[in-house]
Amino acid sequence: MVLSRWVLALSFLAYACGDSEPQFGNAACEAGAEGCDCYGNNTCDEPLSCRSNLCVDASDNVNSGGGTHSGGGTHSGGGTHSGGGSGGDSGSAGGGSAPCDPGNYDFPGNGADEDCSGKEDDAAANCDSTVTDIADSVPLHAAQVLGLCRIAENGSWGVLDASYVMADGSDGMAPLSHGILPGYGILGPREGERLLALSSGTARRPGDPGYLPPTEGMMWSQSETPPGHPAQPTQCPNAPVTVAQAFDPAALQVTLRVPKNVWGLAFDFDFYSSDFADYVCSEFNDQFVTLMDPPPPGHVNGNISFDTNGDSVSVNGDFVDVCAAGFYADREFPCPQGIQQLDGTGFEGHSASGWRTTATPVLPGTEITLRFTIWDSGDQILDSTVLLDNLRWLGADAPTEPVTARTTP
Ligand SMILES: [Ca+2]
Ligand SMILES: [Ca+2]
Ligand SMILES: [Ca+2]
Ligand SMILES: [Ca+2]
Repeated sequence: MVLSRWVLALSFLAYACGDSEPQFGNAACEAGAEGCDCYGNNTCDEPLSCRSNLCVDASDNVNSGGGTHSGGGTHSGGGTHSGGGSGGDSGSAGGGSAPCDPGNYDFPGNGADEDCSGKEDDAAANCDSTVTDIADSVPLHAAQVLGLCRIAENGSWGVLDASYVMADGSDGMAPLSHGILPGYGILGPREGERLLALSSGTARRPGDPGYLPPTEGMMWSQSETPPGHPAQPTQCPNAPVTVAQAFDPAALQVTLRVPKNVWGLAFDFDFYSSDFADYVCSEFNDQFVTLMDPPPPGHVNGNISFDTNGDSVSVNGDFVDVCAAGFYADREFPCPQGIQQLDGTGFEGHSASGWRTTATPVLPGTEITLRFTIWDSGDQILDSTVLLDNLRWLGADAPTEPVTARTTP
């Protein structure tokens, strides 16, 4: 490698590591990069970080770097380094700032026009204020409520398909098990003006038409569970694991084409369950999972929303933050967020996870399907509800493994 790394850092350039298609694992890394183990373990030398077939300045976004610094002679710097003996590869790979592309997402807030629209930071956002009916049954509207404002047209990135389905992807979900809500208890949406609720009972608040208390929500729908579910909860080694039957399943499934400059996505969820506290570590182990197809490498059952033990989200896992502290089924629940978030939800006396954020890697330009699904385990009563919102694209800051953490306020 001819160029010193400080030159690269000063230039704020993105260098292609080779001509291979983006892929998980160890893609070939060539021009402009040294020791770049693409998407494997981020072994680009500092200050570069590796992002599949690009090595990027770790201090900046793949795209924002070029745009932000395009004015101040950075381009002439680019000319200098291409003449510095590295030959044609470097010139074609770097060539100055990261070029804009109509297939890109225009990340907000970075002052760069990644999608060549002629205007920076102009991607559609906050497009859910028009979805005003709690009982709205158009799945594309639910995608909009999550924050997915763009429909894929003529090969562009965006939403290709959306549907309300059951846990196994088949039709037959109860209409009352989805709801478009302006808030839930004391919580507002995480994005725009609405959030999506999915429930193994009614996705409604007390007082809403059709509401049933979560102790009574029998919806009379049933499907298979997704492959690999249910599994033995790590923290409940003696809990009976029921047969693969999902009672009152609810799911939103969306198929997306990923923008060319996107390396991950994230969304926020909040899981409420009336299984808490009486049925902790029982067979009544209602679950929330997010299935991604194709799955990230190494995640064969496709669930990208899992707790610190790799278990799906339930009261048997360790995502129980909103509750009354105590010992239940010989497990200690410190309940760091108290009980206030249960007020007005119908889950008073039970539990919630509090907002959590799942982030996962995705590959640019590919198509992925996400199925957000919740179901009753063991029987139809004692429901659980999940709130979903704020689905957004990630750039160079995307994780290399799916991870779920407490949402940053
Ligand atoms: Ca733009
Ligand atoms: Ca931008
Ligand atoms: Ca929203
Ligand atoms: Ca139910």
